[in-house]
Amino acid sequence: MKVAVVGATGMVGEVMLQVLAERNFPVTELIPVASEKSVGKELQYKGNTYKVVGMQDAINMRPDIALFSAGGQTSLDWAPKFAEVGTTVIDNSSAWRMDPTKKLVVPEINASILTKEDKIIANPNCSTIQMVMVLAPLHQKYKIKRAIVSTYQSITGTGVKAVKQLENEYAGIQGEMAYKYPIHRNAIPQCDVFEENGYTKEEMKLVRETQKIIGDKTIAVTATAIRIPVVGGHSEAVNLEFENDFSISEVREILHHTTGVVVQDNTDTYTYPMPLYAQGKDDVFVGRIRRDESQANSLNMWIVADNLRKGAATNAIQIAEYLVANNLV
Ligand code: 11C
Repeated sequence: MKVAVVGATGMVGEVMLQVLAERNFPVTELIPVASEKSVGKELQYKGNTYKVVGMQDAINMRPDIALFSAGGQTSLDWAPKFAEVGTTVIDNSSAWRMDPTKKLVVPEINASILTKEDKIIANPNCSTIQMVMVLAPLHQKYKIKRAIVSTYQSITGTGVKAVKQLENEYAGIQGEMAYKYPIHRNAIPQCDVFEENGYTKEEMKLVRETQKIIGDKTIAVTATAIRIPVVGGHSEAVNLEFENDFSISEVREILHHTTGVVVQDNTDTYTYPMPLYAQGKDDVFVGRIRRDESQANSLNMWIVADNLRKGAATNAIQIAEYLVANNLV
């Protein structure tokens, strides 16, 4: 496969290159792509050096697959141009996710909807991916009526500028701010921009994308998304209300048998997921699974994943793997 990585010098782009190499994706030719200011820069892949090229040069090379992580506007402008020359674009931005003509895919849940005709495929938002990985198998068994989620999100979701802001704050250096407020010793109740309803776009992604991926608009979701000074991954406190009753042991059993989900749940040994330990891993970790005693058929739990891996790069590459394995590209 001739594979273009668009946004190769960004935080997700770098992890995409790592994950492609680790998973031995069948790359016959790698095309690292970035904005004009990075063209000509050199980067490493599997011990070889590659020069970053611009968008039009990459299109002229007619890649089979283009993994995009270069922001919404870049994707709106350029993904269709790649698609026109026959490239299948897997896009990590929010640009196409809610477009009814585009598929929004978490391979473990809904890869089977993909066809050869899908030339722009949307990769969901990081906080949505880790949540639906756990919700989908439980929905199948007990039918979710409502999910209430509060997120504790890593600064890496904002990008390299936010990591720099935190480092500067640790060092007491005045520098460029990614956020309106200090992030060191803080919790900022705003991820992404505000929408007209008073929720942030990040919160509304959790609502809309969950319904689209699971394919059930009746699942009610409400979210509060918080940025915290953590780098390893996103954490989520999730409360679920089911149509049907459940047993905690059966819930654990279902999640234990869900590919890509790891149950870390033992209060006796203080075992529960944490972003420090999820960092660099491709799985979604779930723990603190307990009955919500305030309401019938309800459950609380804690979900953690590396937002740059399963939340972005790994999920995109799993989509690519599915396309290759099923001759859809
Ligand atoms: C965050 N979830 O942590 C965001 C990052 O829609 O793909 C990814 C934004 C997106 O702020």
